[in-house]
Amino acid sequence: MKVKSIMADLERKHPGENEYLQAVQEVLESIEEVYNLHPEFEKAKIVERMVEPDRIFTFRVTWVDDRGEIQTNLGYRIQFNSAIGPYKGGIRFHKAVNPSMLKFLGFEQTFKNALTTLPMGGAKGGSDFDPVGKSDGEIMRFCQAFMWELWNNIGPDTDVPAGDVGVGGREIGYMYGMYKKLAREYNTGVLTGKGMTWGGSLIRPEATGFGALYFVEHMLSKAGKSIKGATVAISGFGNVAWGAATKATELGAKVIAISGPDGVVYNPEGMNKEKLDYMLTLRASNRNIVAPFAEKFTDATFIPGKKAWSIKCDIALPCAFQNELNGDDAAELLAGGTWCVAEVSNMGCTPEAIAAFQRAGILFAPGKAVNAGGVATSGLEMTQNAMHISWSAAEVDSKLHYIMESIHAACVKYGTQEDGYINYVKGANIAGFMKVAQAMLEQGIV
Ligand code: 2IT
Repeated sequence: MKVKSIMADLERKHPGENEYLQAVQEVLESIEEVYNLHPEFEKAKIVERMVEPDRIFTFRVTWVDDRGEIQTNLGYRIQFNSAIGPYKGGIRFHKAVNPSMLKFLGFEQTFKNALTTLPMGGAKGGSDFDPVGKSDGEIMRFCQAFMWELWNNIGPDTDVPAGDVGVGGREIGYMYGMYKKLAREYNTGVLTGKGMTWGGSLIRPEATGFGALYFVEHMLSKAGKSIKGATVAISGFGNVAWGAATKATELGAKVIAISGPDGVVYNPEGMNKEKLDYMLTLRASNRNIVAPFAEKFTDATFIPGKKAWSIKCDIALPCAFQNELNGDDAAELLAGGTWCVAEVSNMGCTPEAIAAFQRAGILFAPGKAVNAGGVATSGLEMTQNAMHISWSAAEVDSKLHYIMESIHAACVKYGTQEDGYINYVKGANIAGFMKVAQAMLEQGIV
């Protein structure tokens, strides 16, 4: 494989789709060496086929706002790869959503899902609908209009959407209600992240953050370190940030920063139950600001316009958006003595930031390994739905533990360098790629 020529071809076909090209480039660079040991992959043009989504649905979503005005947004579902199972991945509602963002996410999802040990292909969807400042009624009407277009292309054995940025339990509920009405299908397995009384799985709301911390625990123990007493900076304050902050606190770390688009809250005393609960209230308010946290808890300070990475910490956990931690942020963290960075958001760090962490020899792990506990628990929700049962929280949590341990082991297996440094980026990319590539090879030219 020639990474350069494949990338040049992709850039020609998809000019300006920067996030998508960035995600593909990172994977191709990591797998090149292993790929070249497999002439059968080259012959079947596995990489050329894998970098393009199987299909993309693009649709208009028209709805009526509270003032009675008609609004039109764009909706998408990208079914990226079905080599190892039905399409699976979240739906993102954010004003910046476009095909490049969803293609990067669908591509990453394919490898992430392969790492979970469960049979799920990769997909992603979303809309440029901006939930900030919308009323509950507006959110409901938008979700219904979105599903009106999407319902015919999804199904429990076809494509199973879930939440992502801007889509949580409430939005999944509204979409599921409309799906049933249109499809006259009452199989709960068509969406995951459902409410607990209608097919949802215990631990799914916590799973992305909890799984991330289980992964971090394995990373630290492999390096002879402990999370107890460590200071942790977290970006964001949504569902994923909440799960990560909750588990980090439970494990004895001090979460000293959370952040929003408006700035960072410095929280030197760490979290407690009341503060963690308030993160959920903040998220549910739909205002997308973190400043009120420091008004409510006077031991915390709000610093406007600053990122979480301006706070000196041992462990940095990006939990918000892609490319939220850049080269300058990485330099600031390293200068402050940060010794572990784990991406909980998808592609949270820029390539410059990752290179800086790896050059410095600190612990770094990529989103597709660290945050895979979310989709893995979605997979467990699908299993429970298919079996028409529900497992206890302890049972789901123990399966999540096992999955995160296997993902960590796969990263170590494929990512350990000759000098002993574990390149988790390489490890995760190779482990995910090998599984998908083998499945594609065995299924012929389709
Ligand atoms: O990025 C992700 O893995 C998710 N948003 C969760 C996807 C899922 O299907 O649970």
